[in-house]
Amino acid sequence: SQSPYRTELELAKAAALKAGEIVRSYSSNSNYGRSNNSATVSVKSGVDLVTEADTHVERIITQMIKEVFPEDVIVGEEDQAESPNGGQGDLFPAGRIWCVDPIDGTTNFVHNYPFVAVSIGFIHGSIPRVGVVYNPFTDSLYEAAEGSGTGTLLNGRPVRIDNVATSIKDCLLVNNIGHCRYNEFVDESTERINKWLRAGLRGYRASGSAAQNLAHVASGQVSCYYEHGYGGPWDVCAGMVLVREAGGVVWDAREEGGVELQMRFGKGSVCAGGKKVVEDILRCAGRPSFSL
Ligand code: LIP
Repeated sequence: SQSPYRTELELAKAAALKAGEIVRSYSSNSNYGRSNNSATVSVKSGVDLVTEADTHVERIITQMIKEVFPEDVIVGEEDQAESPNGGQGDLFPAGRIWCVDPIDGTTNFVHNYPFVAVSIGFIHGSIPRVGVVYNPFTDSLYEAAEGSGTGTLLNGRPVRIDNVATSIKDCLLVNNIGHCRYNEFVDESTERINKWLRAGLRGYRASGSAAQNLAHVASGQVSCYYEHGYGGPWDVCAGMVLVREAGGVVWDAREEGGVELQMRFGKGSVCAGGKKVVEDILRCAGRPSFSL
């Protein structure tokens, strides 16, 4: 790889694979047949879960990064979820920052639903430059680094976004609803689904993992991913690089006219895929009004 970030990429891959081993070790079944794994589950708030596996895995990834880059900042879902300035919605500062979700899709993990991903992103100058997403159950490793010249790879082979879909009618859309259960939010979310379906959307899915969704967009396995209210920057950071390097766009679903998603602390909204499909999905959805 010719990427100026190749050391970071190799480190992110090593950490993701190690993390994946640990995630698998907590899982009591190997065939997805039985429900619930051996990790202890706690409720963060409402329907938002965390397990001892999340904290264990985040600790290991943090250690591995600190060994190589002791000065770098690490923003992890379970440990350092706050902005240095304390503000939700603050833009990421310009330094070297790792953005880590040890288990993206924690609810899935608890239920042994196999859309579970370790997500490790590296940001420099406030822009995500390296992204690694690893699903330890399907053994799928997605990687990309800016300037590598190889685009996005899935288990070492180049992948591209779905270039066939150009409109809602040939789009396979994946759309998570997230953890918010306020009536206003729930109604707006389901009304948006109605709009897409009435407009003739080919297929509707929800997976429960933002990182897995972005990886699927990057590899053309779905055409588009939309979510108003993903949990935090660690959900999307790595996947953003995967989609970008695979030829797609990652836009802020709250803005009009194709504004690139920026790395901010706190919840966010995203629409990712091929430019034309993303435009069509956003036009049909309209601007979300529920403020996160
Ligand atoms: C989850 C995301 C998902 C979103 C949830 C949550 P977690 O991450 O992947 O897309 O809908 O709100 O943020 O909590 O499973 O790591």
